[in-house]
Amino acid sequence: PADRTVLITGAAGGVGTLMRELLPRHGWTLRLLDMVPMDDVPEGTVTVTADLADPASGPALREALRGVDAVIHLAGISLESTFEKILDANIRGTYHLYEAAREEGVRRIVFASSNHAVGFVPRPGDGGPLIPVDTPHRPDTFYGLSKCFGEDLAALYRDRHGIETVSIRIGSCFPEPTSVRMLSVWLSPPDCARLLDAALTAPDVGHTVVYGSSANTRLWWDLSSARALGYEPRDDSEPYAAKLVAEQGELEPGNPDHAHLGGHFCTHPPMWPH
Ligand code: NAI
Ligand code: 15L
Repeated sequence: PADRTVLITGAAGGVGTLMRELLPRHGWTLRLLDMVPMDDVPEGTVTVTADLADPASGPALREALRGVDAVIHLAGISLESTFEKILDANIRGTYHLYEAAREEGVRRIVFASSNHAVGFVPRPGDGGPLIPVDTPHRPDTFYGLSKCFGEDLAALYRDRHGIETVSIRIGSCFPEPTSVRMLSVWLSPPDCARLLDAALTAPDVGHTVVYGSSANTRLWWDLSSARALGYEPRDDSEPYAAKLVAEQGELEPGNPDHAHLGGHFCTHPPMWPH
């Protein structure tokens, strides 16, 4: 898309750093926001340092959103933490983003949800049916619960205010899969950029929930709602399988860490100290 601008929140993080490199190749001009300052950016890039959890960031957030075509909302705590920290970063932060987007007339948000919104769904057996995208929420952590909230917030802002969202339940977006579980849930960075581009540009998405992974041989969930946006994954984790299985063994049916989509998030850590 020529001359289209997207604001990435959480742009200093792992996924944000990977996408900053890849999204311009899909024609996007980037604005970047994080609570952590970023200095490793191309000259001329607009960067904003703001804490989304803090209402005092409102004016800076609104200015960052002014005139953008869309937002990729990655900012937040990306692992389990205390309820209070998740409440601030993920729940209040996502609410503040949607309110500012409404005030600035932004029409499209891509929300980085997570497989941990449905983490307690039992892992399908080999060759078993893929997990559908409309399976009820089964969060495995306060973190996963905040992603359930984000998906419902997106539905509310769509119904009340017409702001469209694609909520992507990302599996594991890292340069390479590093565990046997990740062979099923891996989203290669180039496929992540393809999926984000599709989610930003598909017409009339309303609130669409998709799983975010590559076309993995060992896939656990149904990618059809992602493909319906125009996403065509090109990667598959299987070339990494022999080495990872040799090191770690196959997933075991009786092992509680392997029983659910969320893997060890369902069992570790227990609730963090408050
Ligand atoms: P990360 O932890 O590397 O990056 C998150 C970024 O958000 C950090 O740069 C952090 O400074 C920023 N941030 C946190 N709280 C903030 C606040 N209150 N205001 C402004 N910025 C804030 O996480 P990663 O791996 O890059 O993930 C990005 C998003 O995608 C997260 O929302 C995560 O939950 C989600 N996700 C990531 C997956 C993955 O495989 N990497 C899997 C599923 C979901
Ligand atoms: C997530 O939601 C996390 O943000 C990421 O760091 C990984 O742990 C990923 O899920 C996963 O399930 O592997």
